[in-house]
Amino acid sequence: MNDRATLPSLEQSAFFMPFSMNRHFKKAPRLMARAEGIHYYTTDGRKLIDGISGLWCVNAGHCREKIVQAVQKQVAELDFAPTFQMGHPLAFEFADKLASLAPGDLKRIFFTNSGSESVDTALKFALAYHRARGEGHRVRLIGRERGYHGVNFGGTAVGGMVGNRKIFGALVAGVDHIRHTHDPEKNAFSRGQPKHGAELADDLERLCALHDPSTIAAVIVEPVACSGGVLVPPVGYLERLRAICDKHGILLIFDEVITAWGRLGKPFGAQHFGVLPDLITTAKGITNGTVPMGAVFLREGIYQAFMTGPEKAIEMPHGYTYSSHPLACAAGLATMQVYEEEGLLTRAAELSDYWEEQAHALKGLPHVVDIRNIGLIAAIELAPRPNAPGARALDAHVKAFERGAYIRVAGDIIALAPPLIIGKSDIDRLFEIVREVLKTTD
Ligand code: PXG
Ligand code: PLP
Repeated sequence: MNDRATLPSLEQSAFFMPFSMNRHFKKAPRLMARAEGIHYYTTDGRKLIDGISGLWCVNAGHCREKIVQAVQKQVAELDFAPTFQMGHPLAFEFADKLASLAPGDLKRIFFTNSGSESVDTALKFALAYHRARGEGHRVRLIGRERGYHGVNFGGTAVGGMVGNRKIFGALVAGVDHIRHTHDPEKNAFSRGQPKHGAELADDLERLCALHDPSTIAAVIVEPVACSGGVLVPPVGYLERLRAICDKHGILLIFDEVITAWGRLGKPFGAQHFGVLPDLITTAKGITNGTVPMGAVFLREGIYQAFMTGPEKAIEMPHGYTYSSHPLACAAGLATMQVYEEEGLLTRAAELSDYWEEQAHALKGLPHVVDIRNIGLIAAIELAPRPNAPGARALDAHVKAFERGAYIRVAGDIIALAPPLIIGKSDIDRLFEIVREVLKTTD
């Protein structure tokens, strides 16, 4: 058996870590050994409060017994079953369960294995849907600056974070972007949705004028742009985007990989904002992060547009070997049961006022230039060090780890989104650690 204390240095390790500073990390690794509830335990035995739900996914907290048992039972019973021209009952049961929680008529479910796959699936559905209806001229896909839609080619193309795009060539043809909604001059330290900026949705009209709306298939946005720095939509913005899409026959895709599954106090962000998109992409919290899975939710009319040809023809030539994997379905069903039994899909609504107070109490600490919040999400934006963007927040991340909190940073923005089971005293503790860290970060 390996004794962790005697493990060799990781500096020469074969593992190419994703989205990481490999050399910096491997010199001084931060390793988790186990997890329970809202805590991680490090390999050297220290307890960390999980300030970002793993990676925005462990909404019910870690190692929940019901989910663990469901996965253990499933792996021993039916480890894998194909769903190309074959099936297994859990896939149908889980899809129906998800449909019962979905907004409006987004009741048809296509399974994937991640948020990135959900995004590329949704973009392909949008193109294929228009073509099926005789509108194959709608080929353009519109994203938004500062958006994050995963790392596959489609998602990278519609994404709007420059550092994630610029080194990957021409990406996908026919993609354009509307402006982001971040306006710190008018909206700094907003609580919840900022007041100013609904008119930024009109930027879609600019692209309609440029390309002609008849060439545009879909617009994809995150209801709250999380990876790009927690950019909360201004009051009225999403409604306006919906209206413009309706006017021009453009599909509206909400990328809810983070905002679904209770993060904003409703099962879906669409329900929180009261705006109904045509497709929704999800992943992460769909299995509480235990087994990789994603799902795309489609409106009934989109599903029906594919059900018109001969019955002995494949309606959509798309799918992944592991679409609706039995372990993921078992984990997902148990996850939904935990969410419902414990009221977790609405718990953020009860906590969000307290959360907001604690987050905004950090105003005035050194280098804090903005604080944003919605549901059980908060961002604390720091001024960058001269000529060293991201360095200040990276230091804060490492210091927080040493003081007992795992937090996430994007550039110089600290993002917080703890498991939805967190209580007020642990919210206090999380912000206390962040406060101590900010006080001592130069
Ligand atoms: N869309 C959105 C809106 C996301 O937030 C993806 C797609 C891609 O999902 P996968 O499962 O392929 O990673 C995401 C993922 C962070 C962070 O700290 C955010 C994500 C992933 C990892 C880190 O901001 N979001
Ligand atoms: N590449 C090859 C050679 C394959 O055979 C397959 C699937 O059969 C894939 C890629 C796609 O893999 P997945 O279905 O797991 O996305």
